[in-house]
Amino acid sequence: MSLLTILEYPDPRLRTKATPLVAADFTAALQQQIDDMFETMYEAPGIGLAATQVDFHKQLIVIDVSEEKNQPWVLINPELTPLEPTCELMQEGCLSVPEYTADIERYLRIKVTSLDRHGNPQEFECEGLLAHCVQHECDHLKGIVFVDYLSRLKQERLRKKYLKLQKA
Ligand code: GNR
Ligand code: NI
Repeated sequence: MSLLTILEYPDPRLRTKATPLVAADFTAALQQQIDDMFETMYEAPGIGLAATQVDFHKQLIVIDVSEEKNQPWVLINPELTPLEPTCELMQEGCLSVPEYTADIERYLRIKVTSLDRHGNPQEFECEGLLAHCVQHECDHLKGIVFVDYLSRLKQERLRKKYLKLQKA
């Protein structure tokens, strides 16, 4: 197992659109990548990590929102469907935007269709923190970072602040 480097905003690689995994991608190397992503997420610590954040541009997400950190969940080629139009605000943070949080509006209840780590189809309904996390991670796979939902002024300030921090 090994820790992976997490890309930090405004790194342009966070804008890469991930491609779907195909049958030939389900190798031992992929299982290693998944284990390394869990280790990196738990160490950070975070409740989710998208492959985009570790510069691996495939549609792969790891999540664990449990208190005991014993419910690892892998989503491959995820597809989301809102179950109702209701949205809710929740305070979000992101491992790629350290020490910053903002209230972000997401669907309250969603259905998630995906593959598991062995390529078997799986389907879940979720809400609350898990639903927010899944939507946040799926955004990463599309090259979207949660700060993109903030005003242009706030984004410009954040961009400058993080560029300065990275040079220091
Ligand atoms: O650790 C994380 N916490 C979190 C809190 C609310 C909504 C989403 C998240 S995801 C974040 C980890 C991360 O950056 N994943 O991409
Ligand atoms: Ni994030």
